[in-house]
Amino acid sequence: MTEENFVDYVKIFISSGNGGKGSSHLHREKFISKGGPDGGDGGRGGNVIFRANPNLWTLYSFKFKKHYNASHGADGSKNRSSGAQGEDVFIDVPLGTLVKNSNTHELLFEISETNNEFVALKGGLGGKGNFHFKSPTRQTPRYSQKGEKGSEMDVILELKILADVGLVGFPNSGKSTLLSVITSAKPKIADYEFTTLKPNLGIVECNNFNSFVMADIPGIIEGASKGRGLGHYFLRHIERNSILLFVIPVDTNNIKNEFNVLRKELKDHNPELIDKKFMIVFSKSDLLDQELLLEFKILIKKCFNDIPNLIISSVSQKGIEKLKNSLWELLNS
Ligand SMILES: Nc1nc2c(ncn2[C@@H]2O[C@H](COP(=O)(O)OP(=O)(O)OP(=O)(O)O)[C@@H](O)[C@H]2O)c(=O)[nH]1
Ligand SMILES: [Mg+2]
Repeated sequence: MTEENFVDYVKIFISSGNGGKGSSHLHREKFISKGGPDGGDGGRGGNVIFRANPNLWTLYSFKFKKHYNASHGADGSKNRSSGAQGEDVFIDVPLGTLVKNSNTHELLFEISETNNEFVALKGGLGGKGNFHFKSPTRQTPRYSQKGEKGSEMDVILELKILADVGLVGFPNSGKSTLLSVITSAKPKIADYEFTTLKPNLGIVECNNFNSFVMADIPGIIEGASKGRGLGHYFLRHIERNSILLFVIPVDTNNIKNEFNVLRKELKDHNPELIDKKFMIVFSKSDLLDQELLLEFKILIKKCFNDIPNLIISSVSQKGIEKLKNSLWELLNS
């Protein structure tokens, strides 16, 4: 998936159908002069329904189609025949989609499970035909109801991506490079901060045809949860990942501090993030020679003894296979 194809925020317009008019037909037949009212009911207008589609990963399709209108109910007619119901419109969205009212920003629904469906707008009720209004004193009512109007709304769709593993790290820590060697995704990689502007997804294939989805998001900096950098906008994407993989380069001045800053930003954004399973990779190990690597190992033993961690290099492929297996095990533990 390229960055242009990743869409996680769209505004669309939806409208439900009007109800059909009730008919005010009077029955006529040879030899029956006053057949009485026989106008049927109008059909209900179509509903607008959001539903989960587990095969979708982004809101990309909404870039091209922004109006969703359910059809109107048909009018009633003679012989008490009811008008056809308006067809419902189903809007397929990926798991993790929040549906919000665009004016009030109220959350209407979160699509989080495969069989989730949500009726966002109900179609208008059909009007009653005149045969309902017949009474002893009114044998031939010419009155019938109009159909109820449908409704309309501007809706915001916001996606929290659903990946098994989310990469968390400072800008330039090597997240995108890792994604590019561990999956077939081709994210942009460069030697400057905030190269990644939108999340990238890739599928990691490990032994025995097992696979899981990894998400690379823009780098997080101190203050991200308060809006610094790009992080705050993307932190929500980590909320749905089941494992967080912290990426800290081996040439970082103070690895303990970097880890704590990342954790604090996550916590300030959403305290639940801290309870997720996680693991640390120390990236770019090819930058250290044997001697420095030994020192580094002593350092992580001191600082992170009780936390699962691995030393890797995307450039030399060191530790990559081991990382895949460790993540798979952690996912299934
Ligand atoms: N030597 C070495 N350099 C690496 C390695 N992994 C990444 N780099 C370099 O580090 C720089 C940043 O890599 P990215 O993968 O773009 O980093 P990022 O964490 O995605 O950065 P942002 O998108 O800005 O958050 C690039 O110049 C990479 O070539 C590695 O294993 N070894
Ligand atoms: Mg990147």
